[in-house]
Amino acid sequence: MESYKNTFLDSAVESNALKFGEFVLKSGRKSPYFFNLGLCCSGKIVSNLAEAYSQVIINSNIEFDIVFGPAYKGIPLAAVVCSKLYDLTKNDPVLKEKYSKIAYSFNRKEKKDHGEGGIIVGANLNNKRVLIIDDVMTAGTAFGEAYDIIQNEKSIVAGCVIALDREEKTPDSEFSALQVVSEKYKIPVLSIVTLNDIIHYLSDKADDETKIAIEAYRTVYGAAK
Ligand code: OMP
Repeated sequence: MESYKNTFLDSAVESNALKFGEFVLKSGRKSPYFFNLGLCCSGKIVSNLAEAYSQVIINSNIEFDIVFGPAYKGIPLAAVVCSKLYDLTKNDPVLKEKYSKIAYSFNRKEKKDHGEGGIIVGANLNNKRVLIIDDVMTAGTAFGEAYDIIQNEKSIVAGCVIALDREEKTPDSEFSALQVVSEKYKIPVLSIVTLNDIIHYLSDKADDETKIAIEAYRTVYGAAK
């Protein structure tokens, strides 16, 4: 497993963002694990998180102008990832050219009717290529909302990067939300880690009960490859 994935998972466990037990998901499924990105909130953990997103973005070669973080959890992500992309590439002449121009923006949940108005804060999206970054995609609902906001601003969604791909089938297909979204919108959808990475990571760290519960969950809800 790549070292940024290991560092990310160490940080997720250390901050309690990745928990094991019994959790009810947005879909109503009972899951033996849950990832709460909101708990990745200390300086060290945020820095590791931003580095992991940035590594995925740099490796992907996706061409884009703006990092967009959907409200609310995407807002701090957009800022720290934009900053980390600059820091990681500023000493490489080729990468610097590409990433030093990247800006970020996010949406408000409530439209502002005074001052600058509107729902977009940060870089103007008009006619730009936009990379969406978010926490977890389960059925793709949150992604669809972000996609519509960007379309309304007359810009193009170039791709999406999330922290965790749970690799579980959506309620109405055999495929994962990542696969469905990528196919439907014809864009790359990437993640820092997958459920498979978590299982791999836990092999010498978790107790048997946890490992068995996760495997059983994967057997029932795992997406087709
Ligand atoms: P979709 O909008 O259906 O793709 O679901 C994404 C949402 O699932 C996230 O924004 C969270 O509210 C929630 N979630 C997690 O944050 N972590 C998980 O491990 C699982 C879920 C979930 O409820 O499926």
